[in-house]
Amino acid sequence: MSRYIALEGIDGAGKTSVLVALAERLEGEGHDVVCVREPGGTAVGESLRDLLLEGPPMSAWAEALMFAADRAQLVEEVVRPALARSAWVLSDRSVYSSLAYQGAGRGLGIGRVRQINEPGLSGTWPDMVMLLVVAPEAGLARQEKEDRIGSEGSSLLASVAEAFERLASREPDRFVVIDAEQSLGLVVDQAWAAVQL
Ligand code: Z5A
Repeated sequence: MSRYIALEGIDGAGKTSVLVALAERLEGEGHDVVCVREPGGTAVGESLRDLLLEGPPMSAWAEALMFAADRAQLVEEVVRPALARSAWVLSDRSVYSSLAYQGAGRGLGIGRVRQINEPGLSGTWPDMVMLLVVAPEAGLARQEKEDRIGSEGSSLLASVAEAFERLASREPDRFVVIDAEQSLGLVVDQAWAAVQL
């Protein structure tokens, strides 16, 4: 059964909205549900989040390594203990965001970004990744708050969106791809149907 589920997609795809709705439905069925976000979700991670999203310009590798450090802390402190007690973990973004944004968007290489994340993950990869697909312009129009990375505009997002779709086609057993330009209600219903599989 898939219990570690990541919501992925470009900015404004609807990840947080869908995550909240899934958590409510799972809790309504009596499940123990832990919601996390990347970057963030731990004291170390929230400090890194401030630096990553609101801080000064930084090199692409510094950025990629900080996302990997944030994730290593989250997996050790929150995700693995939750899975060990049979809770569900719903994650707003995951290692796949690093593969798409830093690997493809920043041009560091998906393989090399995967390598720097592997030691911190130690095999704890999401069981299921729900990829919410929207066109970059649609995502940007929905965005409520711009961060350092999101403010770079639609050309970065176009390469990120393309990378997400490539990653999904390479791992069809892990990814569930949902058209997120549909109404939120329909998107949530499709996400919920995937959780029930
Ligand atoms: N990042 C990275 O580069 N590398 C990494 O490894 C990681 C992250 C982990 C984190 O941002 C930034 O870090 C992000 C990538 C980078 N920056 N960029 N670019 P984040 O995850 O905290 O936030 P975000 O993804 O950029 O934006 P967001 O606005 O939180 O997006 P969202 O969660 O996908 O959307 P939402 O909050 O659910 O919805 C946004 C609005 O759209 C809201 O008003 C909803 O009511 C509305 N909405 C949602 N769904 C629909 C539908 N279906 N129809 C109509 N309206 C909708």
